[in-house]
Amino acid sequence: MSTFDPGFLWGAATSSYQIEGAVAEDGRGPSIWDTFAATPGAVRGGDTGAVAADHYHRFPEDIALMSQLGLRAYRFSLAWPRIQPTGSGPVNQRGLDFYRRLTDTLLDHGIQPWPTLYHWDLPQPLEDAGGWPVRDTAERFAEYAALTHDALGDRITHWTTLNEPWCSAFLGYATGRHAPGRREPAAAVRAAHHLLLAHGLAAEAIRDDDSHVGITLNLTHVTPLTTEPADLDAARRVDGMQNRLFLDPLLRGAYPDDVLDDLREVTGTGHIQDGDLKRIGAPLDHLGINYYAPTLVAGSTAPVQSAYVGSPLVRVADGGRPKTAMGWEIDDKGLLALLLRLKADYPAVPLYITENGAAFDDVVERDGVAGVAGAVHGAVREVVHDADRIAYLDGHLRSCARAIGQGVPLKGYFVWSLLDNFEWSFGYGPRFGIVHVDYATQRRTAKDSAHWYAEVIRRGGL
Ligand code: IFM
Repeated sequence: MSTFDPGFLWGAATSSYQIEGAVAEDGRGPSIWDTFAATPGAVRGGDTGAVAADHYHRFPEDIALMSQLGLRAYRFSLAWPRIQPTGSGPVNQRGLDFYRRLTDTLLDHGIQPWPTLYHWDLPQPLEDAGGWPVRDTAERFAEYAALTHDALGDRITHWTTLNEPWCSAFLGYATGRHAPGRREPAAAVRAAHHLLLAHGLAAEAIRDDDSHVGITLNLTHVTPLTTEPADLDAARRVDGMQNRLFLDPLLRGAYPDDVLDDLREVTGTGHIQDGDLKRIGAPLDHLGINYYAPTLVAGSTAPVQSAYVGSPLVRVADGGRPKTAMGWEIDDKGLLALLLRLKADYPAVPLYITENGAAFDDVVERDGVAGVAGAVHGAVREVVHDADRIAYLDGHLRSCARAIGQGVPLKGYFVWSLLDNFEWSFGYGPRFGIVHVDYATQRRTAKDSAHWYAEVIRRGGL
């Protein structure tokens, strides 16, 4: 049996726009995701987060479910446009009150609140003023962080500044697959720096004797297709853009030289000001890692448009492994390799897997018969036999246990996701939850993976 330390933090994660709904309630302002989702063709099926899993109204029920599952921590995000509807100026008390109620209900159930200050829902007025490519957005973020910490710091100890700044910068401003949907590679590089600066400024603003401050990155284990020079260079570049562009300034206080060289022609370095890297590289109390899949890369003879700005001759290859419903390759060894690499290459910092999980084509059954979700009422039991998700989670948790056994300071694990939710430009199609949500009725059904995870937590291992 793989066992984990009794203090290992077992949790589940969600984010505001993906589950809350209630986008126009209690003074919330519009975010870039409201605008993007309303743009024809931006999100599959025209889906939006307007209702999502209606968590804004159903959070007591959801927290009761978390408690039944035995979760020790809940990672959620605070919607900046609920707290500061225009991204600057005074707080919206009703928005803060929602998070106070949420947090208090968690604490009443003995579940540790683990909030992220920014999971992609930038107030629209800040995008109208230039968005993350503009330095002022970082200053605004620090102000929002300070206001929020002032209001909730009496009940929250662990804070995460940003979720996956790589996505905000390169999917938001280079490929345009995410809000705000801009395709401006040079702006994306500036956005990446200003996101890191936003982290540094916010961490400074909220750090006190009681707070632990960290950031969450989406990291991947990159391997070259062959040992040909073009493939090796592709691997260096992808590792540089997705991993080291964020890890190095945060943990070593400097950007990697090779990545700066690759980007020099795209946007130069004029947006990096004296003192920025000192702020960005201030010690972290924890680093969150979101891991889903490895990345196999190769050189390309023809230019490829991708999120890897400055590296047009790079393509992602197929490793031939089984895939999730997102088309992502399943490789738990990649997580182990990533954790060991962090230990080998960077100063030690407490690590948490803040997201790991998989979308599969779940089937809701009733009394063992495949059925339509939510169509059954009364005493008939609905079930989701998601053996593929259990196998995915089991494999990745075994990698966590092995990493800990080899000295990696991994302190906790949050499954993505607690609930099925709005999967960004893919809409409601992909289902990542360990709890099924019938979007027509908002009925929640714990999948087999939820029961399995509850048992893992109860036993403290696999
Ligand atoms: O749903 C997302 C989440 O918002 C950020 N990390 C990856 C998840 C799956 O795509």
